[in-house]
Amino acid sequence: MDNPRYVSRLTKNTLALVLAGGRGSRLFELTNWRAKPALYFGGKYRIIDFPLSNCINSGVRRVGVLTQYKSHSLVRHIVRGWSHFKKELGEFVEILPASQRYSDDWYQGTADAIYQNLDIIRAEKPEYVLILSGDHVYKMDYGAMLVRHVESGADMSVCCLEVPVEEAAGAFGVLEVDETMRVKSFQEKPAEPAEIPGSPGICLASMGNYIFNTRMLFDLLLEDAASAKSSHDFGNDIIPSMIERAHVQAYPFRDSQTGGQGYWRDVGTLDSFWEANMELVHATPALNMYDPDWPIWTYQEQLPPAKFVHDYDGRRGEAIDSVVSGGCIISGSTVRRSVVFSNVHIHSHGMIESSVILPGVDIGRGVKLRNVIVDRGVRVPDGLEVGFDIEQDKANGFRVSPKGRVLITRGMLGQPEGYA
Ligand code: ADQ
Ligand code: ADP
Repeated sequence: MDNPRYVSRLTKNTLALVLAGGRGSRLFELTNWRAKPALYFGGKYRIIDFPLSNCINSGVRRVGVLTQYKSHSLVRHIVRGWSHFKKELGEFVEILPASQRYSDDWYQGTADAIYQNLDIIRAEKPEYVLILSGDHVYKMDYGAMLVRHVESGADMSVCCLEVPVEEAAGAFGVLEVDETMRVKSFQEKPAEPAEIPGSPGICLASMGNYIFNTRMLFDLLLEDAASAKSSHDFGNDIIPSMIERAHVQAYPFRDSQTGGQGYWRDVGTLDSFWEANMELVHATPALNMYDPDWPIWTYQEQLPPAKFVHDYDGRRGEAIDSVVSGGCIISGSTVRRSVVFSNVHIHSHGMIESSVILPGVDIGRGVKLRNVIVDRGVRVPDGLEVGFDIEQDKANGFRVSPKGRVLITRGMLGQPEGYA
């Protein structure tokens, strides 16, 4: 590139709007009280930390987060962890709840959510608007996507991945492209996705991340808002309507080091949430959270270090092949292949295997857990055994996933839920 300031000029000229208002209904009780972007991940993060860290690390430092559904803990997290940027330096992470400036309604769909913030875009005057989903775990340099967007001369770019057809069917937007990666067709969640020519069983799926030239975005959203038949959604309405009359470019998401397909997880089900957390206990997981070149920022409570102690009977407290966060005390119990979030206390004579334990959980004496997800703040009673007899777990009122992972929440144990 001739001009070394090129990428920073593009990232500076970009406003990121993160869609963080969706329901995430396939996570059941885990999203009963929090939006999916507020869901915990990786021992000390929430999902929203990934797209927000990507923005900051990419140099896209004007960021709005569009919230709606069950947004309290998400808003609290953003206020505590992401509010220290300086507007004077052209940097901010701002919460944009539906606030009825353009209509009397809440956000009706993803396109309506952006439409209801046109005044913010107008005031910021960015050349490009980067629209991101707040629902996914991945590390991505949006600067590289902006460069490709500008070099291709596109009006809009869609970030995409190669995905097996059976995974994409009914779940993702699917693209067909020409040899220059210009999009020739887009179908939202087709039952039978079009395969990539020469790659049987594989299709090109949208990650739900888009770059728009601002002028084009305005025109499309004003047109969409006036349409009575539209569901006001990017995947259903806006993108299919632009293919014929605009230049839509596909941007394949690649790992910047290996050049292979990038790491991206849609932790949209109990099984995928459990699996994506479990990947992190391996020595070299695909998601490197220890990379100083791409830090993942979050709200950090001041906590004492994790500690591992013998109990009064002399049993060791230990964790092997596990991630254990600050404030934890493991006393006389063994933890294997598990992700243990902040402030978890595990009392003696227990065995925790292949489990995800969210913050503030207290695990009583003699508890045995295998393949379990324990929601924040649960007090697991002494002697409880979960994950060994699925029928018994169901009878006890726990939620069992299709692959046999068991979710325990406060509500299921008759403990008071809510902000504590
Ligand atoms: P979905 O993820 O199914 O498909 P959607 O439920 O609209 O689409 O959610 C997209 C993002 O917008 C999520 O981050 C969600 O939290 C947020 N969101 C949803 N409704 C919102 C609202 N009313 N206000 C604010 N935010 C809202 C999309 C694309 C597909 C693509 C997949 C990839 O439509 O084409 O393949 O993402 O996951
Ligand atoms: P997180 O663990 O994501 O921080 P919280 O447990 O704090 O989430 O809950 C998020 C929001 O849902 C809070 O506003 C909380 O008060 C509310 N909430 C949770 N459980 C209940 C409940 N049973 N009844 C009413 N509100 C609840």
